[in-house]
Amino acid sequence: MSNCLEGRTVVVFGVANKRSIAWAIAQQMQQAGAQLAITYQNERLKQEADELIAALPNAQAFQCDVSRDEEIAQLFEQLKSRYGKLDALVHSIAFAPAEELKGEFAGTSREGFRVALDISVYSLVALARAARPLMTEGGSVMTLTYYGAEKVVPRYNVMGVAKAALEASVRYLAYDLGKNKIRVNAISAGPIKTLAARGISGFGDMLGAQAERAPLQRNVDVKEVAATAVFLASDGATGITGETIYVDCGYNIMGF
Ligand code: NAD
Ligand code: 0WE
Repeated sequence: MSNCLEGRTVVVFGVANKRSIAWAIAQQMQQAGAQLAITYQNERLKQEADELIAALPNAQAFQCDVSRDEEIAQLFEQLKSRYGKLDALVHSIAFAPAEELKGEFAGTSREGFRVALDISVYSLVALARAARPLMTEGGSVMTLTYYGAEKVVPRYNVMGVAKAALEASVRYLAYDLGKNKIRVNAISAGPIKTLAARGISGFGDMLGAQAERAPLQRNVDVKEVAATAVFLASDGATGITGETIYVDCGYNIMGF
């Protein structure tokens, strides 16, 4: 592993357990030389997250529920006093109430829609804004998205609409933060068996269909997603902003 992130500070949001995409990203960022602030959502996830994070060199754990403005403000005050500046931010958070990921999109409730877009999309806007004054030497903000943003994936429902809004938010943020030399991008990952995916009925079939149709004839490995995150945080990517980069073994290019 190269030292392409030596001397940089990265904050990662969305570690729930060892299967989380955010955890794979945090580990590879650390291997690339970064010092890490890793956040988890709440008291319920604290013990598992704390144990993982304590075992990673140069990493410190923080709690932040992104639905609460005061927790975001408090976190960034802690980050400012602990690190002074930030170089990259990884947003690996999504949530829709479980009942919205069943049945028809047409049945989406007002509250389910609100919650899905608040947690999965608005949080990126709030976190990017809070990170901006700490990214004094420019920076890299990234989020995780999914193909259901642009094509219908049955039962992904309101999350597909949220991911479409997330990808558009990436472009608008890239425009605004470009003047501060802050780049904003999305990684569109193929399906990966994480906690957020495990409860989904038919997820196993999706993995199979994806591997069958993708040019690379297999599913993506979480390490490949993490390697792309390291790249986006590195000087190799200084010309890339506002993009959605697919890490899906090529699945999205196929028409049939
Ligand atoms: P995960 O369950 O490990 O991660 C989701 C995270 O969101 C959890 O850590 C959870 O604590 C956090 N979260 C939810 N509500 C929160 C809140 N209010 N405040 C703070 N954190 C909150 O699952 P994952 O698959 O690693 O998902 C990470 C990201 O990757 C999500 O954006 C997801 O949409 C995206 N993604 C996943 C896949 C996949 O197949 N697993 C594919 C493409 C994109
Ligand atoms: O973004 C996701 C999943 C995000 C997610 C998962 C859950 C499960 C538990 C958001 N909210 C919740 N709420 C819960 O209560 N993915 C890309 C993985 C995923 O989820 C699907 C998929 C795929 C792929 C749901 C239906 C169909 C396909």
